[in-house]
Amino acid sequence: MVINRYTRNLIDEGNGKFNLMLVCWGPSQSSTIHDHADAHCFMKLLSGSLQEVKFEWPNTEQKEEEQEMVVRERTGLKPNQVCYINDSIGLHRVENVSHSDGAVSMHLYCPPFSSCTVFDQRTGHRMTCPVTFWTKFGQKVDPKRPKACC
Ligand code: CSS
Ligand code: FE2
Repeated sequence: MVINRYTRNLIDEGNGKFNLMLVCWGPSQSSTIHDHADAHCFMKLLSGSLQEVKFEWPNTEQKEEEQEMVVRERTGLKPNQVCYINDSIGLHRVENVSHSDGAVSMHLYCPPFSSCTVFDQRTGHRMTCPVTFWTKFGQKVDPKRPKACC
């Protein structure tokens, strides 16, 4: 099986108040366009180079209509830079712009959330999407297998 998705790795749950995670991006991997479920989102680039593409919220009035989403800003991130977004600022997509190198970023979501809304750039249509972890506290999460008891 080829896994072509960046991985989300939970490193701290902040007593239920926040989620701190490391996101590992393979070459050319990017997120969908998404919101942050009314949470604060801080993102710090630890290694590699990422680009953040910010979008306006699509017009929610006409649900049947298809409307290309509007790019508001593109920001290149360098290691150690921190950026912040929340739903009143807008939406974004995060992209690993390198075709050869991975990237690692640290994300703080406060409060934590287990689903967010993702958007189709061409139509502006949206759907709710659960978010899952690849690892939690260094242990691989495999939803298909019950946790081994040792
Ligand atoms: N795509 C990342 C977030 S960019 S803030 C995630 O899955 O949480
Ligand atoms: Fe995000």
